[in-house]
Amino acid sequence: MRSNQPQTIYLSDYKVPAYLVDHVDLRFELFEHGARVHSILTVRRNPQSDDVGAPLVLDGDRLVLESLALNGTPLDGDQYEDRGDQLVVADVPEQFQLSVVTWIEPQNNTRLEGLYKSSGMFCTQCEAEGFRCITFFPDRPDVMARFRTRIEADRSAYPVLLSNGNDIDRGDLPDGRHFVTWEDPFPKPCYLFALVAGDLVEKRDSFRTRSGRDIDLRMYVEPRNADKCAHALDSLKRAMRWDEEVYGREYDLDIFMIVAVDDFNMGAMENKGLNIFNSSCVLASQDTATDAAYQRIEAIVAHEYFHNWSGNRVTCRDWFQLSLKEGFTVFRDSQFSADMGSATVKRIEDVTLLRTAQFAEDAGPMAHPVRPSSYIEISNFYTLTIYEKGAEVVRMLHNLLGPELFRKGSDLYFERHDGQAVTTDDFVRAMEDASGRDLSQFRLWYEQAGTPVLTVRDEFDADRGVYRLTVEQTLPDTPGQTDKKPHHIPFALGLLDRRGQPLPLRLADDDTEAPTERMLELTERAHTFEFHGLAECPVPSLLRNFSAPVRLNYPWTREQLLFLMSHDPDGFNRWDAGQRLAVDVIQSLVGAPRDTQVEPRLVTAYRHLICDASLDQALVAKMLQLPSEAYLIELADEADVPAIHQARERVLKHLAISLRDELVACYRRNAQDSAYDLSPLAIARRSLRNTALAWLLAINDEEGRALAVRQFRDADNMTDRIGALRALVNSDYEDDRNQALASFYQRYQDDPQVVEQWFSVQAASDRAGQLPQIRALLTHPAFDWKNPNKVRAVVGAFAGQNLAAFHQVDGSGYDFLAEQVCRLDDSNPQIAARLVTPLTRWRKFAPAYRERMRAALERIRDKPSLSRDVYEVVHKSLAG
Ligand code: B3K
Ligand code: ZN
Repeated sequence: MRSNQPQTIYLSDYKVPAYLVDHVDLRFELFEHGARVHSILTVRRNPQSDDVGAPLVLDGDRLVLESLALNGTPLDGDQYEDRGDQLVVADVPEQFQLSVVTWIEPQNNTRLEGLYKSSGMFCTQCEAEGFRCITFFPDRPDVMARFRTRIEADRSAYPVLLSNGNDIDRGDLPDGRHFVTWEDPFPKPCYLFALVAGDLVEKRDSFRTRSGRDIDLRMYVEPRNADKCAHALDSLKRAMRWDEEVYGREYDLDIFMIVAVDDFNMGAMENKGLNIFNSSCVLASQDTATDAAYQRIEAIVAHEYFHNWSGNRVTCRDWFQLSLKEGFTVFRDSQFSADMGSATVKRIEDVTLLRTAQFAEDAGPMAHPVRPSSYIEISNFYTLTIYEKGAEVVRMLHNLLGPELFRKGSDLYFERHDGQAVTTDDFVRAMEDASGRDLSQFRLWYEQAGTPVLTVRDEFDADRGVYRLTVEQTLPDTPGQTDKKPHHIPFALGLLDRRGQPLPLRLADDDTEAPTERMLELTERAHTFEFHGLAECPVPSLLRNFSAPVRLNYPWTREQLLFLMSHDPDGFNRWDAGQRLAVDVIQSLVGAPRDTQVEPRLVTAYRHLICDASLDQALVAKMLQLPSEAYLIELADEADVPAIHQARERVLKHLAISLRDELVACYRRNAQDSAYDLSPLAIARRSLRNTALAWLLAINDEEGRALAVRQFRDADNMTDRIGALRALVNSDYEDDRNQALASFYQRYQDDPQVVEQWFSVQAASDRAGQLPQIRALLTHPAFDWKNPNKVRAVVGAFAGQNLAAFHQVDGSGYDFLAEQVCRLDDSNPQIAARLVTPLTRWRKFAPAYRERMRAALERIRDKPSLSRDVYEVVHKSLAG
């Protein structure tokens, strides 16, 4: 912990490194009481740097320096300076070898950065700045070196020793120890370094690339998880094939390894040739993983694999460019998932996350551009803006250029920058050069924070048969940014006649070949478009497939929304119309008198969705999900959470009562009847029957209860078992709830990934997850403060999903969160900083809540020796 105030790092201060490292020779001696790291760096002065005569400055964090030698000669204490976080050697030649020996204590590393131990195995996490916790090094992504790594450890405790690249040597050592040496032929930044040592089982598979090379695929897990690897390995092979077909990218090493670890700060890490995963994002079996988990695993395995090109072969110049690899790779993995399942459902899921959480981030105190210009702690910038908005920005390029030119651009980008550390601007320039399009205005998407608002008005000139659409864009101020310039926005639209038929979009009267959908381009603050040759006023279908990450305002009538819900040929917009209608109905009930009527046409629309089996069931399953409380809060000016919660519950119960028989019929129609599979239809059927159960139990329906109890008992997969559990937990049937929770725990107590789900079902439930029960979960024997998944499953789910329980007017929910943040800040600051997020939105809430949220933030701020991670989030949230 630092005593002085943390420093801000600015993009404008970027300087090329004064020294380059061509080669790194590492030797790890791993012991139970610590690890000794021997490093030999082959260093030369950077010819690009004008900083001639600069000292060599290496980064380090919590390292004990044991020895230091230059070209083999040990350095005296007066020849270098160990400043704690930097090692400075003043006088160095043009080229030299520096030998450094450090001592570290992985067994005491609870921050899970650098080298640490997780359930008896050693593993690493170096992105963004973890390598400096292993040895002194220029820890920045534009220093790319070839690594050779020798790992030495006890043979019986750590039979498997892994690092990046190919294993080139192995053998025995005295005292029951052994070693393996790995060599990675590709130069890489140190954030992509990885090491794993443990008693793991190996699952093997192989993949033949399109050029005919056979790649060895190896997955390493703890023995108890040996039967949970197949889905990840299959997903990996699909991703490898897809990247060849869609992006022309082939894998480059001979071996590709995946390792599962239980204690991991995020989902996974794309280390070169050795991807390390959070167990919850890679292990799956029918009995333990939900459909959502299967899909998440497929997406994350693909994401990390895709990084091999978008991130590893072409990497980031500095951490301000993080979205260069993350935005692009999220876009790539979302295209992949769309191709593997239902493209419409995937788009709906992505946009739901974006509109609920990224828009909230963009409207809050931590708002930052896709390419930020400053940060205090880079770990705080692995955000929804960098990832999800970054992916939307790449998607907009795809929309503007079309698939062929976009592919030409990505080919040029990979070819031009292979082996380099580059910027988002280099990416846009490749797209520009390949397409011949001017993207200078488009670049603003990387520089300006905040979500643009599009306000659309229309009028119909019946005499001339002209429909006129005016689109205005405004950009909200964000911290440090005002008076923004208009963005270049792809705006997809179509027009429908009164029967729901798509109309040709004629830009002039003689435009005979007009298409029925257009990608308009907005570049000014306001545009007016005219569509000719229309016999009647059309219904507009705007921003199809969510062609840009914007808020869209148009004065839809409920009539129009109902019409679009059933007629829009764009599946995404059909869903969106349903969401907008449901939002409108719920909002009209917030704080309204109890006898206010619930819109009867909503019931009719939902009846149609539930009963018409000819509709796309995957889309229907999504359309039946009411907008979440989090989304309703995001849309509110001054959110009164209990009022929003009640209004939403009222609508849900009203729908359930009105459609009770239809729900039972829907349940029965979709009840399990065939072998388990992961097709979009099978997933949709499980989703439909579980939604039916949840709604029936929300109104205490006895038949629903019997169905839930039976499904819970007889389920042959986790989606159904936990679906029934969740429905019971959220019901008033207290005995059933308690019995189901107890029997679930009994059955799965030895499986940490399932126990995490068991924790979060309770923590996210306003029945089972009130504060006293949450506190009880924290003392449950299966809870573990050192395991980030458990912390997220209880504390994260409570504050992030159980919103009515969290937002207590006495502030007890906020105080609780502040207490947990302070507790975690000492052991794992990255996770602590993430947990603060719900409090950072304090300005969004009704006054009584807001003040107490602020007080909780102040309590965190006042904790002595606050980490840099939490410091940044809390101070920025309180500022202004
Ligand atoms: N690149 C990693 C994230 C690293 C987070 C470091 N705090 C996983 C990913 O995005 O693929
Ligand atoms: Zn990534």
